[in-house]
Amino acid sequence: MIDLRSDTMTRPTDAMRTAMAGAEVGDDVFGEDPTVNRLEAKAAELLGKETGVFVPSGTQSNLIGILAHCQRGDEYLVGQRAHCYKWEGGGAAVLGSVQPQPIEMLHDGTIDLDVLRNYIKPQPSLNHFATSRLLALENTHDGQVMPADYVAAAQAIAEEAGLSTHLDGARLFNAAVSSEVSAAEVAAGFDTVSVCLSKGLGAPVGSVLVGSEELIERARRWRKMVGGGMRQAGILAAAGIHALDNHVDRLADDHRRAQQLGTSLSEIEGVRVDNVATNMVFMTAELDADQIGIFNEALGTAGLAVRGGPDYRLVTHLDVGDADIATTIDAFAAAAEAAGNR
Ligand code: TLP
Repeated sequence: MIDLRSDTMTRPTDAMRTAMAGAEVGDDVFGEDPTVNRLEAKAAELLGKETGVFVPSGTQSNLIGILAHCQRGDEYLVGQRAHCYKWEGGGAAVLGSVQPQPIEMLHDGTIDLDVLRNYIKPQPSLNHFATSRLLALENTHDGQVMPADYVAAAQAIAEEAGLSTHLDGARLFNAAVSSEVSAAEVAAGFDTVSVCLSKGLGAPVGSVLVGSEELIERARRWRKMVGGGMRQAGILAAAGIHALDNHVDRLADDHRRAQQLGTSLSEIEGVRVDNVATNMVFMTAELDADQIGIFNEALGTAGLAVRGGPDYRLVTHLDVGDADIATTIDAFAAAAEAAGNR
């Protein structure tokens, strides 16, 4: 099966499994797991921050990041389609009494900066408003890389208003590789940054939240409270270290394959493809409700796992090779024909 549903679908490589099996471990709740400690230090260094904390998921990393910045009655400003607003179960509101202020996003995943400015609540407010405390951005968002000058301008607005900043960098390494800059450059200027090891980097589990000693100490307390304190987690951290050492540069292959896929799919009649910047291809096929079933069935028969119809998100990753891309292109062309010729 060629699984294009997400870059979370990877299986650990043999080399990664070997690294996991041989990991030196201890009790991480006591800070005694040497492999976890090594991963946290490595991620912090790569991202140019003081320290880091290893967590099971990107969702938990964003949650404890937001909670490290915000108190009850504070708010975080965030894009309407951002993962840490739309796709994380309302965790900050449910568990932290922190109100999100979602803001409409442009097609490329950015927020118009004048609109952002207008959403920041003036203080004092005769106790009317939640206290605007944090700006949360996401890079990459839907595979799009946030331009560095845009990030700097957004950070300047946040600083002027006394907000701190968090970056959901679940796919930060995709942004870095695509822009040919260091991970630290993409992370620069943010107070906390979350990176995922289990997306394009191919680890089975794990994210790291990095930032100052003070913020990460607070996040660590939240991690324990939400049940993210793991014991001999070095066995998982070893996969993360292996991923950072071996699977970052190769993201360029995922990007090249996504480009190739996007270009070829756009040549199929009735298919529209959005701009491909990293490892995600967003496409729309002109299909009515009856045709979607036929189209998807043809894709399934060809061995593809995809989600959607008529809009599709196809994600390239470690387990999708050149031959799989060729098969995918043929499968979409055949599906279009089957749906059109019914
Ligand atoms: N995204 C998943 C799904 O939840 C949609 C995916 O397949 O893309 N930030 C961003 C930008 C993400 O895309 C995701 C996962 C997360 C955070 C959450 O990470 P996990 O799944 O580890 O909690």
